[in-house]
Amino acid sequence: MLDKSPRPAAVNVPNDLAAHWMPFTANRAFKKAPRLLAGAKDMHYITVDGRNIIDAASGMWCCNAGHGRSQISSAIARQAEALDYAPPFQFGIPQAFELASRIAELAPAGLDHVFFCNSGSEAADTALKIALAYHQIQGQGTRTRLIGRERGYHGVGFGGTSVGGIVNNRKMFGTLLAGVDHLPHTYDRDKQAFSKGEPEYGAHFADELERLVNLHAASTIAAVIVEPMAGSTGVLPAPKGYLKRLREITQKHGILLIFDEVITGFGRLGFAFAAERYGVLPDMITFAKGVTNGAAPMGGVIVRDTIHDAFMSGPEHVVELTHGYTYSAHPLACAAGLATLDIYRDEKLFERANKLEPKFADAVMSLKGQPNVVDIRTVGLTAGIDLAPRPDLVGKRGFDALNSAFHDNDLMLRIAGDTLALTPPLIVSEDQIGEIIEKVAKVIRAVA
Ligand code: PXG
Repeated sequence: MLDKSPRPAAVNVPNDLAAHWMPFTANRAFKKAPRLLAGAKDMHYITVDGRNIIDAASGMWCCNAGHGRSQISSAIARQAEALDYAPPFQFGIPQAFELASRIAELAPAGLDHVFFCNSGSEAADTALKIALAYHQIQGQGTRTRLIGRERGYHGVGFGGTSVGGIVNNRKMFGTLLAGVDHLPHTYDRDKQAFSKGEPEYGAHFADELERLVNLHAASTIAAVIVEPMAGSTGVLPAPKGYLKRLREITQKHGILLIFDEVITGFGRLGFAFAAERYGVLPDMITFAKGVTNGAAPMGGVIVRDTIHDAFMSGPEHVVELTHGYTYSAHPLACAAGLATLDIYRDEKLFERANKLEPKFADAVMSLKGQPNVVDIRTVGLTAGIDLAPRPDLVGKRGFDALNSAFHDNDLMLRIAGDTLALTPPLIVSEDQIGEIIEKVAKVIRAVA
């Protein structure tokens, strides 16, 4: 009998892109010239029309071990068969405890407890809530102010948006949280241009915290949250000595220090966490992205023992922290996380990033002198390349570069306004670094 049931198209590309309102995307431009992906393996994405695109962005700072790692996908598949979902409130799965222990082991000593959530945004909001709750149970409930930093990014929840410092991410959303203030950002092009690694100039920007303490009183400030390297705003490495000074000032005033390591965690700066690179012990570290190599949504907060332990009092049947998510420590994410950490360990990918850093920095700096390049910054396996904006059309040169890279040069990079961000998987070879830089040079010339 003739089978008249509908058959899938040979290549399953939708012809109507209207329904999906895409996040952080120029929707109308995208839908006129879509950048559609169908597959990924190692250092490459494969487009729906079968082109191999070299990934200089680790997806979106996620896929530190490269793409299509079968160890991770088969762990997810096995887990889905064995246990699809388990309630994370009042019940647990062994994998969640194992993953928490493995993450705590990678974190600096003293940061020994992990609270899971599903994204970097949730991690930031969770850390801020833990800070507020901690001070309250310590009898210091007046400590309610949260301090972020200009040009900081901590996701899109109300907490993260409030402490964040990227004006375009804030301006549409009203007054946000009350009682938030911001440190100045640490970038000064005149003094820092074309720095490799941490710029010499800028530790004093941390002293601005003293000014905020003088303005608000330490007794009203709960926490300071900063990225050790600001990523989304265009790669701003911390100046030498800045984070140490921030730690000294926060400690002096009883203010908690939160490092948002959603990008810098899991090897990006050549160490498990940037806290280790800088020899600074924060009170909390947020993570996401690389914890599962991007293969399943997961985020979390690593918490100092003293903070965690402060909650462990009162009657034992009572919930100690009234916070959590339906998908906290989801079985598939835990399976992905464990397999990912195995790969990072077995392939020594953090050390690999560390060793590659000088070669990567030299390669990126060779772009100095290309048209419109006004600054280049590098740290770990990350670089920001500032292009001069087109007159009266800020962000257009960057956007054109994204398109030129994808459509004409088989390259994926990230943009932040007119800054190109390179952040390849930690498996990148020296030849592939060369290939990426050649392609970036072509892109920069194409948008000149
Ligand atoms: N904190 C930091 C430091 C981040 O970089 C988040 C929190 C939020 O994570 P979620 O998982 O909620 O998105 C991030 C996210 C870019 C780019 O192009 C960076 C991020 C997200 C999207 C784009 O640099 N980082």
